[in-house]
Amino acid sequence: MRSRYCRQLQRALGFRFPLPTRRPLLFGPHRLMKPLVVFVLGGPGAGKGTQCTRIVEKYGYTHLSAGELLRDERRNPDSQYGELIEKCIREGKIVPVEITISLLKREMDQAMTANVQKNKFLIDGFPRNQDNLQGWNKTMDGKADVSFVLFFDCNNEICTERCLERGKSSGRTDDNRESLEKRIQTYLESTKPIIDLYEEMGKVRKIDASKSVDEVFDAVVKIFDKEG
Ligand code: UP5
Ligand code: MG
Repeated sequence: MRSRYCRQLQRALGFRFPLPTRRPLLFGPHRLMKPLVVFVLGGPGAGKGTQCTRIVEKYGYTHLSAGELLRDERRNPDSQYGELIEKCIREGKIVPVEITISLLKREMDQAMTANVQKNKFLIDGFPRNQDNLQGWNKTMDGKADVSFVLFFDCNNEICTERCLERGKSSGRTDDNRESLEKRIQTYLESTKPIIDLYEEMGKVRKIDASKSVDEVFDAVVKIFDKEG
């Protein structure tokens, strides 16, 4: 419609001008500023969200928690995926990548539309399995660079205790012992192998996440001061 109008205008004016194109944002005006991504991984309750908040304050990244985006989508009454997302979250299963990627991509596009300079992203809790990784590679290959993987390493007992404690007030439907057992199982079976894969590529920056929030952040700072 728009291009038909432009062609009519070209004829009326008697000269040609470039027609507007409709490219997705990550290919469009921001193509010179490729998104730089740090994947933030670790077990449930390892402290990913807590540390990301601090990284944002100190280093100006945009924090995208895949889990938060899915929980928001679940709350959206117009979403066709609400039930599926809720079932996966409660069961500690991983939501199909098409849903997660579309949410992540939308947020990245919005952030870069608002400020083209803001191209540094912390993607928290993703990719969690092979399906996630393949979906990311298929959709984002060449359009975003993964700088490194920040891995918060914390044992299952501490992770469980933290989530149960948080569950007293979080309202999260997966902060209970039954869901936590499944979340940990999924983490060990599906997510840890993805971390191992990045480790083989020399891309993992591992942190002992069982220490206090401040001690963990001290280790985070050392990494970000070095990596940028
Ligand atoms: N806390 C944090 N750090 C501490 C420290 N050093 N010492 C003492 N206490 C500490 O922290 C958890 C709790 O511990 C908080 O109370 C905090 O104060 C305290 P938090 O920073 O929230 O940890 P985090 O690692 O973010 O834990 P979270 O529960 O968010 O991790 P999950 O990976 O389980 O949850 P997420 O939200 O990423 O995913 C939830 C579900 O969504 C998944 O199980 C899955 O079903 C689904 N999902 C997908 O399907 N696909 C995705 O890509 C992402 C999620
Ligand atoms: Mg979290």
